[in-house]
Amino acid sequence: MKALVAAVLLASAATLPAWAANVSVTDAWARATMPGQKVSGAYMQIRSDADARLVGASSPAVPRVEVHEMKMDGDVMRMREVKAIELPKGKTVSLEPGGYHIMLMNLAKPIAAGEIIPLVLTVESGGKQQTIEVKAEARAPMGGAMPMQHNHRH
Ligand SMILES: [Cu+2]
Repeated sequence: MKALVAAVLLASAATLPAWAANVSVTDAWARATMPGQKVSGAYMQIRSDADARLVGASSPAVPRVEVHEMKMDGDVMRMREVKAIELPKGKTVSLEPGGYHIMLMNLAKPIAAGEIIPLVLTVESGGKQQTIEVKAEARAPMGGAMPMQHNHRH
């Protein structure tokens, strides 16, 4: 019985390297697009049990993915690529419309509501990097008329 418990503990410990921060991603979603629309955004809640930073993102389904921040610049909403999003220990960081987001770019085809967009986040903690796979479900834009309120400069 003791041997079995030890084996189970070993198995669960093996899923993460000892140095890795334990990062949980919840409520991941992507914005469904209109035909011809080349960009969209993905949003989620990220929580790390150690100080960490989101330093990159990619997707096997999207040609180009960037980490962005949207901010008011005077009275104009602008967004820009950011090198990293800080993930302070134990704090839930929201990627949401109007703030930080994962930018999905050069889309080859529209993203339909209900489609699952696979994302790979790169998180750095203690000078080391780990990747986290996330599945973001596409949701139809609310209201329908304005798929993105981004002021695009790409
Ligand atoms: Cu953006």
